Amino acid sequence: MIIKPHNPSDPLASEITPHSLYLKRRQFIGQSAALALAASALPVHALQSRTEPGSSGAPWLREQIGAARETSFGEDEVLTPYSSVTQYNNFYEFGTGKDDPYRYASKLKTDPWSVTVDGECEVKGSFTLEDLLKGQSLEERIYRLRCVEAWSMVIPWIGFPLADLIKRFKPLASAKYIEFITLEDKKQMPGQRSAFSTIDWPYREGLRMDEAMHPLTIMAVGLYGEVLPNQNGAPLRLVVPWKYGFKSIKSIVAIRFRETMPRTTWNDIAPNEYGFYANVNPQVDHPRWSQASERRLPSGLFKPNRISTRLFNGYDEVASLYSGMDLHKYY
Ligand SMILES: Nc1nc2c(c(=O)[nH]1)N[C@H]1C(S)=C(S)[C@@H](COP(=O)(O)O)O[C@H]1N2
Ligand SMILES: [Mo]
Repeated sequence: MIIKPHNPSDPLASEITPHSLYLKRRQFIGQSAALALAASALPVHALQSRTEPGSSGAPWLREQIGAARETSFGEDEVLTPYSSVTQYNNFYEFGTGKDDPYRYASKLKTDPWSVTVDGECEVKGSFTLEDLLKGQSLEERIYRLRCVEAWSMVIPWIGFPLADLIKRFKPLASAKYIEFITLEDKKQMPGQRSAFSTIDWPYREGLRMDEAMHPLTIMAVGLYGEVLPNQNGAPLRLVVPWKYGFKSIKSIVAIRFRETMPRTTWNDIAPNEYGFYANVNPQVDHPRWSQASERRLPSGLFKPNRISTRLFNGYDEVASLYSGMDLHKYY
């Protein structure tokens, strides 16, 4: 049985998971502000019991995340359970196994954290996470995440439009692209010590400026109502819901405005398999597998939960960004 976000129809005791608790809390808070205080006592226990190892984040950040407002993005979607969202990950800095990030990322130090900003912009420098979030209101958005490996999830992110952040750095007219870089720290990231790694660290990603400014593009600092777990890219990660998951770079330490297209990690490794654009597209297959459908997690042998993949992951409003472009050529 799948529990719908706004219709949890009395789940059986066996089905009461942190997921359903979260959904109830969401409804509860929505119903009455007067009850908010009482409601806050409920999730704290639920959250603590399930996040103990990775639970971190400064008090000011927890507070800001707690004040995030709900939005209608994805309100009709069935959320992927918290356990899948936080235990089935790609974060090669911690290993290539799907549960490696869950197992090894908890010790990553995310506070203090700073991000350097440079390149084609007026405002440059090193900014602490607190600087970057000061005065920034946060919102919850439920987005589909489609990995290029043909599995997908639905995740309730807490974040803010990347456009809000970009404007503060006053990009110049010459800024045509934006580049993002993940932390490189072999001491904390065992995957970066691996002799078998094919990745030229640090992990890098990039967007065209109009993609970066699109209102669907967000920076996330939380999920499921709490601080982003380390395995999901704490403390600050990009989320671009119409592109394959590898574009949504985690644990960002540098942002650079550029005149030319930046190099990106997966495109560097296998340019014929992973393009710079990486828009979700059921008609452009990966050379080694079809992209026509996806496994929506949780997915098992007897319940594969296979669904059709949609162009731009169903976010049709981005189509105009690519008008006139051959999406088979610019994959
Ligand atoms: N720095 C970094 N960012 C990364 C990755 C990575 O290995 N390193 N993996 C990407 C891939 S392939 C996917 S599908 C998403 C997965 O995000 P999630 O684990 O939060 O679901 O993160 C992306 N961001
Ligand atoms: Mo991915």
